[in-house]
Amino acid sequence: MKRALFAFLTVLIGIAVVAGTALFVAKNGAEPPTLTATAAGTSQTSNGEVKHATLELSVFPNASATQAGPNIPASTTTLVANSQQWPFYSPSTSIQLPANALVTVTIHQYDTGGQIYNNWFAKPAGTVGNTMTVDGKDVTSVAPSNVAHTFTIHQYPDSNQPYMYVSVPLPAQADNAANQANGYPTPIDVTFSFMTGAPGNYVWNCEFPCGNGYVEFGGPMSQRGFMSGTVTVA
Ligand SMILES: [Cu+2]
Repeated sequence: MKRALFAFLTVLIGIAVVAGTALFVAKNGAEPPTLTATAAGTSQTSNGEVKHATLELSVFPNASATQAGPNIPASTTTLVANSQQWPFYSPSTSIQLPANALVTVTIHQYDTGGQIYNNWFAKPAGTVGNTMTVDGKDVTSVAPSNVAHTFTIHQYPDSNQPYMYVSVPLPAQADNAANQANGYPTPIDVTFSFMTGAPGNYVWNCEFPCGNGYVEFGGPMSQRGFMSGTVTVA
C-alpha cells in the first residue's frame, strides 16, 4: 500500500513538473501579442464599397538599445538572436486582418540586403494592381540585387478556406546609409493594398535569405517573432 502511494505521488509530482514547465514556456516563450489591423472606414474598390483597414510594420536589422527585439527566451532563442544580430519584423509577426476588406500595409524598412535567389520575389504579387509604393512612388518590381526582405503571405488552400497569396519585396538600404539618432537609417517606406476574402488562417514569411545556416534560410527565417508569422483573417 505504501509503495503504491509512493508511486502515485511520484507520478503526481512528475505531472506537476511537466505542467509547470509547459506553463512557464508558454508564458515566457510567447511571441509578441497579435497585431490587429486598424479599422479605417470604407473604401471604393472594383468589388464595390468594402471595409478598409490599415496595418503598420517595421523591419529592423537587429535589436538595439533603442529597439528591443522580440523576447522569446524559450530554448534561449532571444540569447542566440541577440548574439547573432537577427533581423526582425516589429511590433509583431502574428497579424489579424478583417475578412472581405481592403487592407493597406505600410512597412518601414531599416535593413541592408543583397541578391534574392528567385527573381519572382522581387515583384509585388497579389496586391491591388500588382503594385506597391516605395517612398510614395508606384513600382511593379525592385532590383533583384537590392532586396532586404520580403513579406509573403501564403498557405496551401484548405478545402474550407479561400486561397490567399500576397508578396512584396522590400528594397534594401544602401550599405553606407547614415544612421539617425535611433541607430538606424531613415526607413524606406513601402505601402501596398490587397483584398481579404472569407475568414481563414494563413502563414507568412520572408523569402530573402536573411538568416544563417543552410543557404541563409536558418535562424530568424523560420522563427516566429522574427521573419515568419501567422495571418488570421477573421
Ligand atoms: Cu528577411
